[in-house]
Amino acid sequence: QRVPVVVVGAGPAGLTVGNILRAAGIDCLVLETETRAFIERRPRAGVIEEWAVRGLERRGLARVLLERAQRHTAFEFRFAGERHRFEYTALTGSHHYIYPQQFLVTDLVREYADVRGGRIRFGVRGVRLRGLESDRPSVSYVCPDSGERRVVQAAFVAGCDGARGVTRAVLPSGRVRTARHDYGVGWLALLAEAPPSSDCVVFGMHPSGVAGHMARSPEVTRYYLQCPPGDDPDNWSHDRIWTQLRRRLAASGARPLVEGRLIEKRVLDMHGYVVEPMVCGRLFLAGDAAHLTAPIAAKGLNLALHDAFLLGDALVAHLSRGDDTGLSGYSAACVAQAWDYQEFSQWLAELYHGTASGDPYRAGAAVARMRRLFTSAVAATAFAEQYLGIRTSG
Ligand code: FAS
Repeated sequence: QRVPVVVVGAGPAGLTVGNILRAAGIDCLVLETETRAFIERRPRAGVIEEWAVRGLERRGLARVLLERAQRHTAFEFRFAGERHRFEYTALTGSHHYIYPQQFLVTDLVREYADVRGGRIRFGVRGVRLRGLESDRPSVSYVCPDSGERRVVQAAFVAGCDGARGVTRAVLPSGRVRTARHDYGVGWLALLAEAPPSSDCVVFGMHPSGVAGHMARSPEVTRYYLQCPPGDDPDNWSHDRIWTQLRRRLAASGARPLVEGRLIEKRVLDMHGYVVEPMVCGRLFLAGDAAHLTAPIAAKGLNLALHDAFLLGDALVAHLSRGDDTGLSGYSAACVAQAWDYQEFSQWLAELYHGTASGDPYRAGAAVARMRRLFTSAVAATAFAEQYLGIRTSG
């Protein structure tokens, strides 16, 4: 079997690349280990930056999102019992879209497979890549129905298989650099079957640790609780969780938290990495396969879309017009964006974690960082631009 592009992974990155190729009439095969039902239900991110929504809209991929997504215009810090509301839309004119990632994946897979006639195999196993540095790379996989191994010749392979995929592992170790940062904390990632308890994202900086609140939908709310790295979610009972959330998010005049059944409880060891370069021969990495940002500043999904837009457009330019500029500039452009988002996540992490670090110096510096956002218009605007992913240049 031969196809111009094989995409490994049907997450936001892979499905966006597939949709862009199909819109240009280019054949493509997407390989996914999970079932369609599973990826359409898997809860993850929920904050999409306006430039990313415009990018989806220009590619005919945002119709449902624009109907259903909530728009957020502010953000709230809570510290020492006080609320500090940061009106980023008033400062920049831009806002965040709140749209659960599984809804976006559902839209993308429906558009790719049911509307644009894209080929996709769910439930595959044993994906292997061969000949990436030749002009005839191949991808093989075990077919879930027959159990036989199938080989597909391709001109290009898009490695979009996330943080635990296989494509990053085939990059020759001597030729890539993986930079990794460990934040030294865990975040207990929670999903509660409860309506949001605020009209915006809220983060509480507390001596016991940071806590976060963000709407995912009118019925479901994402919460985070800082915990020791490697902590066991079973150490966190329903009562302990809600007691800590109430304590760390307490502030005068704040609405009480609306409790609900916890439908997800997992510990994320907060770390980030960037793989450079993101290209090896005919393999192009995109999204978490190439870089992971801890979900501190809600950047991972947005970075995945950034890469997918560039990669999809570059592959179309090469395959339909023989124009290689996009492909040759792809890795440098994506790595620069990944570092910009890594740096902001690290800066915000220090603001969040300083108070509970046990180090009075870090705690003092964290308060100064937060205070500057409310005393300097220049600092506030710079923060808002980074928080919203507004690129003032390029
Ligand atoms: P994905 O991981 O989404 O998709 C990769 C796909 O490849 C998956 O479907 C996987 O099943 C498949 N796959 C893996 N190995 C394969 C193989 N060998 N063969 C074939 N297929 C394979 N980001 C934010 O911006 N904001 C947030 O609030 C946020 N919260 C998060 C909360 C949690 C609990 C987690 C885990 C992540 C969160 N993220 C958040 C980050 C997350 O949204 C990622 O950035 C985003 O899913 C990246 O998209 P992809 O690169 O497409 O990778």
